Amino acid sequence: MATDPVPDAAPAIPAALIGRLRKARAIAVLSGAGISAESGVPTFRDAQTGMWAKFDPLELATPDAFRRNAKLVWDWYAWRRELIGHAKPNAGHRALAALEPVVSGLLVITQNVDGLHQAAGSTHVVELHGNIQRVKCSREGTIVTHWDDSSPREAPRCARCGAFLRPDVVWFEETLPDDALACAERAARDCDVLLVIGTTAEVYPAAMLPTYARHHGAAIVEINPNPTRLTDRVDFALRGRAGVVLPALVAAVWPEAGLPS
Ligand code: BV8
Repeated sequence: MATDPVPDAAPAIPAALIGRLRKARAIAVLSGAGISAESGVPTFRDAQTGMWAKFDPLELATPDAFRRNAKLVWDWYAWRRELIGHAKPNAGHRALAALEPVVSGLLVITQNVDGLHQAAGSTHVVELHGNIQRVKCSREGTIVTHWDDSSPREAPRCARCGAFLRPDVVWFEETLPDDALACAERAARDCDVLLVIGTTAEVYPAAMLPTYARHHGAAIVEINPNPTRLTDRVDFALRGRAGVVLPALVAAVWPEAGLPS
């Protein structure tokens, strides 16, 4: 997709949007990989680097890939975990965290597995696709906190049952955690405004949430430097990077959040 050069200055926030947000009883957020781009976490569609450049994430993030080569999938996640381990929340994550005490009931529904919303201080976060920092037994599903991945040949194994360990994330063709999806659907149904930040809205069932929210009367606000398949169906499209647009939006609508305007 051709992308326009992203302006550095935040786009003007339409007065109609400011009014809509100020009147909103309930606001929800759906975030994707784009909100973490300015923290140095490559989005899912960015070209992967180094030895991973020849792999397609959509192929690696599957139970089949793990069945065929657990060690390769384990090493890919270990590489990403290391990368994400050095990432810090950016101004976009921090703007949402600053909003939490000001907008009661604000819920961040994220497709991301990097934990950066929580690291920024957001406490009401639903992780639809799990968290890469958590590791679990691929057979029992129990979370493990220590493992030995010194073997050059195979992925680490569960100390109890011997099955391979895996990241606690939702792979393609795996169902999302029931409670997370139910919470997200409820928030999408009940919100007056849904902020959709940094996502292509191409991965389901997360991609259904904006449609679901709109069907229940919510205004949809897209924050993304690029147009997406959702753009034709949003009420406000703020073209720009989350780290630039979100602080400007929060300062314009909620000066009490204390962000510099
Ligand atoms: C399921 C965890 C039932 C793992 C992830 C055909 C049609 C419809 C659906 C399907 C279909 N075939 C299969 C499906 C279902 C499938 C699916 O949706 N496939 C897609 C590819 C069509 N979904 C599933 O399998 C889900 N489970 O449906 O279960 C089932 C059971 C059996 C069989 C079938 C179905 C599970 C989906 C979860 C997969 N796991 N992550 C991991 O991380 O390794 S998804 C992963 O990719 C991410 O979590 C994220 O959700 C997704 C990438 O999407 P985005 O976040 O949007 O990121 P992307 O890179 O695409 O875009 C970044 C955006 O940011 C861009 O728009 C860019 O412009 C913008 N941006 C860039 N910089 C900035 C920015 N924005 C703001 N600021 C910036 N600075």
